[in-house]
Amino acid sequence: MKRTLKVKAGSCYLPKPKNQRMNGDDAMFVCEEVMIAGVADGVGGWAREGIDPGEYARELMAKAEEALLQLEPFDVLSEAYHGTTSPGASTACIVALHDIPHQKLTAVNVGDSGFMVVRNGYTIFKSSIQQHRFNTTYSLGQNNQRQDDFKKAQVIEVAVEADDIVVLGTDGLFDNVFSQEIEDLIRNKINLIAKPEKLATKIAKMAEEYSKRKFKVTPYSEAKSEAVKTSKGGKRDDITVVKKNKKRKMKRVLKMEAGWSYLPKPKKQRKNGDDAMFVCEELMIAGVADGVGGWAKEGIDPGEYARELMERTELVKQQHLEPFVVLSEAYHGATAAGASTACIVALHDTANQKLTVHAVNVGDSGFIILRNGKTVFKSTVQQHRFNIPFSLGQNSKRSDDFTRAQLIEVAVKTGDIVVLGTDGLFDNVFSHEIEDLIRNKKKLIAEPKKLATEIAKMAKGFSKEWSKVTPYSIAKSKDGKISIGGKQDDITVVVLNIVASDE
Ligand SMILES: [Mn+2]
Repeated sequence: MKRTLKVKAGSCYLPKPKNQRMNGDDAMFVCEEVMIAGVADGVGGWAREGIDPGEYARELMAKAEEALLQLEPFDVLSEAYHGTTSPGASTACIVALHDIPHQKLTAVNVGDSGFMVVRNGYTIFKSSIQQHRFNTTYSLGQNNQRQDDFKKAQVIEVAVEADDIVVLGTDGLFDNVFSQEIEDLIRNKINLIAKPEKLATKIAKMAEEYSKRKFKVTPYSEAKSEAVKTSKGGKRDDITVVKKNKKRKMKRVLKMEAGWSYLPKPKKQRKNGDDAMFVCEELMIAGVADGVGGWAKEGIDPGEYARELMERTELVKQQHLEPFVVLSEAYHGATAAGASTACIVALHDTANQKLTVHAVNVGDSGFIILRNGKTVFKSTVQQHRFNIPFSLGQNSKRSDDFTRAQLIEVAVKTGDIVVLGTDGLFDNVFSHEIEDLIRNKKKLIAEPKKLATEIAKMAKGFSKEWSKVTPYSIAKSKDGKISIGGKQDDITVVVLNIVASDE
């Protein structure tokens, strides 16, 4: 592979003067070689409990550097986070540049650190902050109830070009300096663009200066809605994009054996039903989608968008095995009218031979993981209200923002079985009914195709019952309409067996 991008980075850290904490609460890392950088900001409140707030942030960034075999920021942060042991909590933002298949930047963000992308002197992108309320940001930490679930980490993707400037910083920067002020500085000091170290220092000094001013309007003062602002150390790294690229290698310890079954609900007009799916055993990735039926009223085949979404994954999965990225690319490329739920699951075995399932989920498709006949994981449903699941679509105001896609990561073991399906499965069948089926038909475990067919047939049978209690009837009853029976729908079931690779 040939690189088309490279990174020139510079950084500057100005800790706020404190007696006890000379290193401040921020931490960072930059790796030009693999085009990735990150910042973290320890949650100050821990100082009251005698804990150095910077320690957790520093451990998080040190562990992130160790995880750089992964180049997807979400994976890097996930590994770093799951490896941390220090007390405390921290915000974090990691940014990486990719040039295959497209030049783009991917990032993960938790809390109020962040980054912006400046092109020709103007901001083309600025990350948003995650906070519970003013001054209480989302944070990561191992040892405390106040921290947020890792799954809430925001995943960001931005198309970039050579010569774009990425300014990454903690809230010490973004609370004190508006984007326009950074743009102005870059436009007025064009000679600094080639010297990211100096540019970083200039920006940090500007933030520090503004942090000391009593009457300047700052993002912080606006947020606080007072004309008085705070002082905090500024800090960020600049990544100037020029020319080059990188690749990854992997050795397999896992193998995926897949089987599937699709039983469309009998309809006159839509013989193919509304569901769609793909399975790629070779790359250990599979997905399902379910077109939103309401579009039929507008003369549009609801299955068409779902099918396009799944077909488009073909184009990306050769390059990217992160389900979020695969779905993102498929979604951003899809043009059909309509909307769809989607769930994509991939098996990963690259990170220190830890076996994990990575998944992205939008709406009420989903998956369960079974171990020794017991459900050890079930994905949750995203819905606005009963029967209105989150959905993706390009041409509809009713669809949801892609950033609301749920990211899931679960540790797995060889022998685990993943059952992936649309709501036609999960509305009609309880997890324990799938468990029972597997326990009663152990021979099927080695034959995922047959197992998928059996599960789909069970779902179909239940969908026609009028007096059985089903997940659907329970949800409907909770919505206020006492109900029993199944729900007739298209039923898609994919069974993925995780087995040790003998290669
Ligand atoms: Mn459905």
